[in-house]
Amino acid sequence: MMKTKIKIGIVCYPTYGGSGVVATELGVALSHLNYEVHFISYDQPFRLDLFSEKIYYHEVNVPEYPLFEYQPYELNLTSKLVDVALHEGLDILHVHYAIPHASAAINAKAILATHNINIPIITTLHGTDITLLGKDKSFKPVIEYAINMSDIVTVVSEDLKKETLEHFNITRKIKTIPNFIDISLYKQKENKVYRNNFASNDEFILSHISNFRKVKRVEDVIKIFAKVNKKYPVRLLMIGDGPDRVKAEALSRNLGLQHKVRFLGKLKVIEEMLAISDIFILPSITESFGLVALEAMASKNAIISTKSGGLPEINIDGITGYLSEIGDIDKMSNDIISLIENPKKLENLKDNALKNAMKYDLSKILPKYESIYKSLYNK
Ligand code: GMT
Repeated sequence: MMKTKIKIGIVCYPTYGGSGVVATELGVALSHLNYEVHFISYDQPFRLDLFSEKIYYHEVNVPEYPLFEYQPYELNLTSKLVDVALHEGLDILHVHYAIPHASAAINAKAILATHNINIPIITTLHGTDITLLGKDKSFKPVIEYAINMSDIVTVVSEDLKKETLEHFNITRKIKTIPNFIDISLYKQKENKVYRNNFASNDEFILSHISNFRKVKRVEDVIKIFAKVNKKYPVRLLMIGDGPDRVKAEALSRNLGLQHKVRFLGKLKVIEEMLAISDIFILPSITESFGLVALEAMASKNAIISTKSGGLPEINIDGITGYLSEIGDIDKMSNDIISLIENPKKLENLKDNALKNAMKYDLSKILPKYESIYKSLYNK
């Protein structure tokens, strides 16, 4: 017999990044159904900004012991998982990211077994845990073990599945569940007043959102913009923050573009901003999925991206935008110029982008996670 509520623990990174967004929005959506959701993280997930009687947040504290040169965060997390599972009566743990979340969850599962509690673990791999960390040999045994010991493993794209199987000796079946968006939250009509604050009527708006890590190649965004700007009146909105922001700001100043490029920082709400943007640029070295491109598509942006990782699975070349090799600034800027010169084509790509984004609506993807939870719960 199904009890009234399934209690699920969700472990994620709270920082500005796709895995935290997916985990948070999944948890919030589940709380609207028959689930009680317990977020477990070292800080409040950045998109978790609502109050609900079915959502709990448990913070993992890491006390500083001078005894340790390195504080053992993973052990604090493991203890917290055991504590929450025991005292809140969790039925399932869903962890996002292999290191340290999946490996802490596997340890917690072993500890809980000594209390005669069997808690199933779902591990969702998001990308850099495999594509960057996974290639570091020092992490490989832990990642491989954590994946193989999980009850269910999901990945966010076919490309990530391929990468995982190529780099690790995986004995588990891996299921692909793509990232999702709640299409009802996105605006496809721009707010004119808002737009006028950033650009005049004859200027196209280009945009980029990321955590400005090396993998995002944010300087390429500026270089692409500079080439387009030489031919047509355009503006660029840069959203997010991170290690390469300083370099990108310096480059835009050196190119004399500081009045045309706006660095807006880590905006929590990106829907209004994306609604005034025409073309979204994502020149990453790799993206297992590229959730932010999907968010831009949901706001009717054409996408200029690289063809790396899972990006070709969502940005369909010539249909929703264009794909290029990593670092091919000439092609990316020429693709944008061709769209500015052919507004009909641009409109067509924007319409297709929205149609494609609809395939990834929450209503279509949530049931895939739910069927996993139910299968584990009923075991
Ligand atoms: O891209 C980042 O730097 C953040 C990273 C994360 O771990 O949050 O994003 C990864 O997971 C997202 C959600 O599944 C994917 O949409 C991103 O493509 C992926 N990033 C990379 O693969 C670089």
